[in-house]
Amino acid sequence: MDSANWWRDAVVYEVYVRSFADADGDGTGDLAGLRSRLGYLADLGVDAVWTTPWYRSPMVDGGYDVEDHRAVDPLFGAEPDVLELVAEAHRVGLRVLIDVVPNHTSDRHPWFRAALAGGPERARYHFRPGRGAAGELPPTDWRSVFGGPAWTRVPGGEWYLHLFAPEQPDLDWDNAEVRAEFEDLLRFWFSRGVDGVRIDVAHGLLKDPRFPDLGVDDEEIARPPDRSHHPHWDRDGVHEIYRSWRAIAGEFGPGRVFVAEAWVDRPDRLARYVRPDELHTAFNFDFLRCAWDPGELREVIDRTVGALGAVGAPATWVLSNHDVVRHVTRLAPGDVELGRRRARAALLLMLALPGGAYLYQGEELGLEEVEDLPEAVLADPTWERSGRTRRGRDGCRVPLPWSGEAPPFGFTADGAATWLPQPEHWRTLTASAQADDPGSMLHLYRTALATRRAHPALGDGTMAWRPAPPGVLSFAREPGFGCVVNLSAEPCALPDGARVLLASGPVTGGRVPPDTAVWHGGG
Ligand code: TEU
Repeated sequence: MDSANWWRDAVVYEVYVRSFADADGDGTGDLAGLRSRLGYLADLGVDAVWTTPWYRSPMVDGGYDVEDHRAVDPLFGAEPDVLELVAEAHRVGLRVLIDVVPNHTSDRHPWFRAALAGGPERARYHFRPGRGAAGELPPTDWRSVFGGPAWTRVPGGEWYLHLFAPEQPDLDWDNAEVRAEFEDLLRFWFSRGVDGVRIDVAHGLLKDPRFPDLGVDDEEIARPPDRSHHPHWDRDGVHEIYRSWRAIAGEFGPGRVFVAEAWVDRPDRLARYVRPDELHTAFNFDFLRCAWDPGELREVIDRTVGALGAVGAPATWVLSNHDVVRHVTRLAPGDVELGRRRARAALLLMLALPGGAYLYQGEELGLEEVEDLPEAVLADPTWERSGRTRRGRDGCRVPLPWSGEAPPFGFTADGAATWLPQPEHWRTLTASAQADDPGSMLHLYRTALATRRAHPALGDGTMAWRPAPPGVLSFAREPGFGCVVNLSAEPCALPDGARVLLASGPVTGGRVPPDTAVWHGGG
């Protein structure tokens, strides 16, 4: 892939910065910690890293509550750390994507403070009078993604909109100053050498100016329903914003890219974000939502490849991220060993499909969701906002185990406490424990990524399904590559003449065990 089109089949590694590696010994990961581990990521064989927000923030939502988009939070470092990170990443052959959060700011952002003080900045947010005789009821029935109403009343009587926490007031994207600010911000970071931008909540920026009631409950707000006229998700007008952003990326030469985080249910709606003059890629979240089931997987693959292919965009597969239950746990709830077996097969499936992929830190170690974090340490706003009924996303954000026999497993200075506690049993899953074990998850990731890089059939392109027994997915990529995934309860045979290139589990005599995937040549 030439350098202008690197993104069409890139494998990007998501770094949740506060849980990746800590250089200063405070128990929270930082940019210097990430820089010190870039060699590990280059050896792993990924093309790029996406870093979650490290901007100045009160950290109510792990940094997705941004106080100053141009400043680095002292928890994570300082501006020179960004520049050094980018330089060092480029030196070892990795590109760097940053996270931009345009839907909302922190309530500590100077704009929102000025808005509260009655300044004209109020027009950059959504302030509305309440309903009821004295305005004591929220303007609409919209619910926050984290639970509770999406409106909070301020002294003085009006209510402001926040689709997430009250500390994350939504910006009004019909306001020209808001648009200008983010255009300037993109230029600010592109000019500092970053290669791309992940756009947080890309489907949420515009709201129906009539502010109609939804008539739905909490659960539905978190997942945009399957329709195109929702009052605050996936509105047609957002595309104009992204067309202007695409032009800005172009000012910095070819190869600067966007990836949209857009939770839309229909691939044809997702495809609108990646039309040729809009964003380069958008996460395909369907694997996060579908079961380990051959019919469902095949349908998702067909729908996605079809809809994106129609606009000439590559698919962008995802098995895990910092917002969802880790897929080792998701693919086989209550059975970690089975979950790991399926995760190995899922990796080979994902990396054999056309397009690019995003990995989430720790999946290469086979980490499972930590489901028994003590309530006292839970930091995700979901926990409090849901009235302590939803534990939230901390279980997939536990700091990585790098080395050693006991916490903090090389994540931070010995003796320091990690910001979330690590399970003792992760001693067998540290990166160093797995490094030289050919049966380890880490070894499979390295081998699969190296094979993918070297094989001309993999990455961007097309695929063709092949006949297969019930419960088995089998497809070909040209030239000379096949993938078989056995999701049935019985061993299955490889196609005649197939030569195994890589397998996620033991394949003997051409028989593929259940929950196992194989890459093969020939056949
Ligand atoms: O998530 C956006 C998103 O739509 C969430 O609904 C996601 O589905 C939810 O977190 C699951 O509980 C992004 C970020 O990835 C997330 O970490 C932030 O909390 C959120 O935006 C607000 O900025």
